[in-house]
Amino acid sequence: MMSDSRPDLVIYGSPVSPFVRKVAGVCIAKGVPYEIEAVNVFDPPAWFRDISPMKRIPVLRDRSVAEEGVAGTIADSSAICAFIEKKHPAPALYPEDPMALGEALFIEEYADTALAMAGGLGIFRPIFFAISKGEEPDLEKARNAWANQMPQIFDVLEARLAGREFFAGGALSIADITVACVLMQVSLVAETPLDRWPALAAHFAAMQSLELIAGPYAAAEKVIRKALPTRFDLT
Ligand SMILES: N[C@@H](CCC(=O)N[C@@H](CS)C(=O)NCC(=O)O)C(=O)O
Repeated sequence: MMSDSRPDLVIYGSPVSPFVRKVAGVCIAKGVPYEIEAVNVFDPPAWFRDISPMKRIPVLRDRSVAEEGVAGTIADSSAICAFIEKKHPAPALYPEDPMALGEALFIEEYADTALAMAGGLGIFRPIFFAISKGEEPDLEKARNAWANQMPQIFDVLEARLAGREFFAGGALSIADITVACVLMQVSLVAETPLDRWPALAAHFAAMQSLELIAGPYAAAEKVIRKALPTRFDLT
């Protein structure tokens, strides 16, 4: 019998999405092979709309379940990461202790929503989407988000870290991976001075030194730097 060298797990999307990088990071942490299949979420093919009811990337396919159609697919990075944890338990990326688990899941959600709104919609998009269309970046909008939206979020993250190395359970978890991936969406287009938030700054630096964070980010940067050679200063 011929062996199939293709990985079971396919991530539909682009490494430019922080949520795609989050799923990729979880796979790397666990040593699970995966591939990314490019889907342009702003003009998706019909088959993608079927597997992504909210028209979002990423969607995961487990080819060992089904090679096409809705079966074997999971939409939403949080659902995908929980699935990968169940299928490949080691190393654990979700705390065992119930309260620590709850804390980790809250930080994941906070990064996926509040941080992604401020950093992704408030900073990344006004800069990079404009540049992609050959327009001037909306630096006023980005500066406003950096000055007026990000600080409250950084305050919350700083307080939750409370000087510790990790957000929950005393070990690397889905919370740390998600915060780093989403915050690095800002790094793609702008400097991210975090002097006022020392615990978060240390956490961010430590995360960036991990291959599971740096590898997928490098793939995104390769795309971004073609259109935007240097980062903006938003201060
Ligand atoms: N909660 C979702 C968010 C996914 C998401 O917002 N993805 C963005 C790309 S970073 C997207 O697909 N946007 C499509 C659009 O805005 O139409 C997840 O965690 O997977």
